[in-house]
Amino acid sequence: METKTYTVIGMTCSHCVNSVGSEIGKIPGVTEVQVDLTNGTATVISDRPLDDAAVAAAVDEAGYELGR
Ligand code: 9UX
Repeated sequence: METKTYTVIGMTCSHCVNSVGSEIGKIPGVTEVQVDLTNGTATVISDRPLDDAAVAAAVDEAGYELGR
C-alpha cells in the first residue's frame, strides 16, 4: 500500500477533477484517488508501488500536467 500526493496544473472546475480522477483510476493497482481542486493536488492510493510516469501519463491523457 502506497499513498502519494501529486500537484496537478490546470484544473479549474469539477469536470477537470472528474477527468483527472478517472484517468488516474485506470492505473493498475490504484484503489483510490482524491483530487483536490482548491489545492490543485491528486492524492493516489495504490496497492503496489506507484509509477510516477504512469501518473504523469494519466494526467496528460486527461488534458492536464503534473507539477513538481
Ligand atoms: Mo475544467 Mo472545463 O478545465 O474545460 S474548466 S473541464
